[in-house]
Amino acid sequence: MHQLVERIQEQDIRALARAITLVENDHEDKLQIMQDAYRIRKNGMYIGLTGSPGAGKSSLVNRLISHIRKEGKTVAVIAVDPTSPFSGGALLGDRVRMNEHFIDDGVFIRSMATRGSLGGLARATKDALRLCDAFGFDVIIVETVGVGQSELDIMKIVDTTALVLTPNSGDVLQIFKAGIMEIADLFIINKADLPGVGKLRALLRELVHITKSAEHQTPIVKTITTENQGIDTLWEKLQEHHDYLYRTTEGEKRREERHQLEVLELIRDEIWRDVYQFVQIQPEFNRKLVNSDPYKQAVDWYYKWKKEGR
Ligand SMILES: Nc1nc2c(ncn2[C@@H]2O[C@H](COP(=O)(O)OP(=O)(O)OP(=O)(O)O)[C@@H](O)[C@H]2O)c(=O)[nH]1
Ligand SMILES: [Mg+2]
Repeated sequence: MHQLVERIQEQDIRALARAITLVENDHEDKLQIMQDAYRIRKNGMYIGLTGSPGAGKSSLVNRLISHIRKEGKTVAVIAVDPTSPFSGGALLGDRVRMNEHFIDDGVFIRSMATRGSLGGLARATKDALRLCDAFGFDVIIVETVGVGQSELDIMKIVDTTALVLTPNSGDVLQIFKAGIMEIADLFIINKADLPGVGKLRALLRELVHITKSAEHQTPIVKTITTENQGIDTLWEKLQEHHDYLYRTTEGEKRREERHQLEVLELIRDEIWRDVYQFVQIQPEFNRKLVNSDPYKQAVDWYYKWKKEGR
């Protein structure tokens, strides 16, 4: 077993942090670490919290942590740092908002800021979640700004995806178009202290009707994080959904569906890494790139790599 995973098994928090950094940086030990970590997984509860910038995801996470800790359960949070330069303040804000939890041993908070990683942000985030699971956290939460493919991709690994919306923000249709509605297992109307809650709820019901089968009604939970309202109901509903997944075959079905895709994704990343490393060291690759046919170049380099690079 990889030495870092051995230390993770002994609940060495610094080893966990180090392992996440290695997978973020696509370290050559990555697959070994992940294989070993997978072997000691604990099947904790994976929750995804997504929603537009400023919807109140971090505030919710903060309240959830307090609530879950009261039950004696441990919590890991992976906050995905959005690539948008506009959200530059998000990290600092989260630190301030979740500050009280930083000294708690039963809480681990980590921000992912993977730019330019070969495997991509979604991949690194999924690996980080699994590493937290191997460590033994009971609940593992990932917070993402739900707009892009990367976020959709991250949500493939969680058991329960909660979509955070706010009244009158007008982002529902945007989110609907992005396909996030379909993957939401639970809707949170946060900032329920603001006007427009009824209207948003009605719109959600309508959209759910269009996108989802009738068998499973997607719960809608109202929260006001600033007043710590609705958090108990939210936690109840999250647990209910988790129980539902494990009571029925639904959870297994989901995991099976995603398993094949994940294997293919991992193979793709390995090949991509090889190709990338191969072309980077070819002096010709760095010359005369402009004004030449990129399609032809791609084909040429691909076959060159297949012949010489492997
Ligand atoms: N009125 C009201 N304001 C809230 C509520 N919850 C959060 N806020 C405020 O909304 C702002 C954004 O909250 P965050 O928790 O940082 O939102 P976020 O979704 O994590 O934001 P990003 O990570 O930047 O996408 C903060 O100023 C919060 O104080 C609420 O229930 N009611
Ligand atoms: Mg946040």
